[in-house]
Amino acid sequence: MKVNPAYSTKEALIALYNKPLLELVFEAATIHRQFHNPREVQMSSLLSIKTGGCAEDCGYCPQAARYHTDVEAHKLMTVDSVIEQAKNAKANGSSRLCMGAAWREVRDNKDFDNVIEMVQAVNNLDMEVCCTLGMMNENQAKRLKNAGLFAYNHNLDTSPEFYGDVISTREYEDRLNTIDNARKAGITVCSGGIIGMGEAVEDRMGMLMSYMQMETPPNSIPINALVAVEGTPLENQKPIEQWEMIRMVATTRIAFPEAVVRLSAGRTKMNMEGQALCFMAGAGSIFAGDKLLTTPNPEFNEDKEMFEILGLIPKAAFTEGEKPETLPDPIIEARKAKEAARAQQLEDAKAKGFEPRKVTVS
Ligand code: SAM
Ligand code: DTB
Ligand code: SF4
Repeated sequence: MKVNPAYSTKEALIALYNKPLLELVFEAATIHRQFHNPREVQMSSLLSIKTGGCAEDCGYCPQAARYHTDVEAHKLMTVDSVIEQAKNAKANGSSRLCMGAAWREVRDNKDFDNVIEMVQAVNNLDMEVCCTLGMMNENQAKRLKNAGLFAYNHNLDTSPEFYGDVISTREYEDRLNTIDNARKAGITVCSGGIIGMGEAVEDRMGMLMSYMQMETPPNSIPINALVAVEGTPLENQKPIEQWEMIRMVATTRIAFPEAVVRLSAGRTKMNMEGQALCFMAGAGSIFAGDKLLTTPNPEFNEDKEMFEILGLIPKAAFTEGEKPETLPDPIIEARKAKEAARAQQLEDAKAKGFEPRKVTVS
C-alpha cells in the first residue's frame, strides 16, 4: 500500500491532521507497526560538499547568495575529505550519507565529475549514498545512478499555491521534473518539505497531495521545521510548536504507509518527549551529527543517549533496497586514461634523456 486510499483527498488529510492529537498518534503508530519495525530508526548524516553562494532565492535558505547571513561560501570539497567525513559518520552509527550542494542545478563540468567520484567512494564504504544537488536532467541522473547513488533528495517544500510566496527563481514544475528524472534513472526518491514558513495547514496537506498524485510517491519524506536564519526573508518567522511537527509526521505516516518519514531539521528546538512522540507516530529516520548543512543539530552523543532511553536501534544500510553497483564512469575513465597517457609520454621523454624545462619564478 504505497498510499492510504482512506486519505486521498485534501479534505480527508486536513481532517486527519486536525484529529485529537493522541488519536492521531495512535492511528499513525498502528500503521507504522504494520509496515515497519518501530524500534529501528535510520541515522543519516548530512554533509555540505559545496556551501553558500547559491543563485536561487529560496526564502528559508541561508545559502542563497543574495541574503546576508553568517554562512561562509566554500567551493566543492575534495573527494578525500568527503571520504574522511563519511568514515566518521559511519563510525558514529550513520548508515546513510546525504551530500548537499548549494547549486541551482547540476552542470556537466569538473565539479560534477568530482561528485561522481564521491558517490563511488562512499558507496564503496557500504553506506547508502544520497545527494541533493538541485535540478538535474535524465543523463545526469543516470550518471549518478551508475556511480552507485542510492537516493536523490529534492523537496517540493510546500503546496503549489504557497510555493511562489517562498521562491520565485524556479517553478514547482521544475522540481517535479527533477524528481521524475531521478525515478527514471532508478534512484530512490527522498522528497518532503518545511513547516513553519507561514503556510496554512491546507498548504501542508497540499504538499502531501502533490506526493499522493505521483505515479510512485517518494520512498522517504523528510519533514523539516523551518530553521529561521538571520538575514533570510523568513528570519522573523515565529517558531512552530512541536505539536505541529508531531501532527505532520503522524499525518505523513498514515498517508504514505510504506515511506520512511524523516524527522529532519528543527530537532534542536524539540525536547526528547516531543521527539519520542514523533518516533511513536512513525518517524523512521533522523539526520545525525552536530550539523545539518549549515545550521546546528543535536550531537551524536545526545542522540545515542536518546536512542538508549527510548529503546531505539540504528537501522542498517540497504534494508529498504539493494546496494547499487558502482560501474565505471566513461567520462572519468577517459580523463584517467588521458592523464596516464600524459604521464607515460613524460616518462618516455625522460628515458630518452629529455629534461622538462625548469621554470624559475623571480
Ligand atoms: N540546492 C539544492 C536544492 O535546493 O534542492 C540542495 C540543497 S537545499 C539546502 C536542500 C533542502 O534543505 C531544501 O529543499 C529545504 O527543504 C531544506 N532547507 C534549506 N534551508 C532550510 C531551513 N532554513 N530550514 C529548514 N529546511 C531548510
Ligand atoms: C532535508 O529535507 N533537510 C536537509 C536535507 N534534506 C538536505 C537539509 C536541512 C537544511 C537545514 C538548514 C541548513 O542547515 O542549512
Ligand atoms: Fe540554493 Fe538549494 Fe538554498 Fe535554494 S535551497 S537557495 S537552491 S541551496
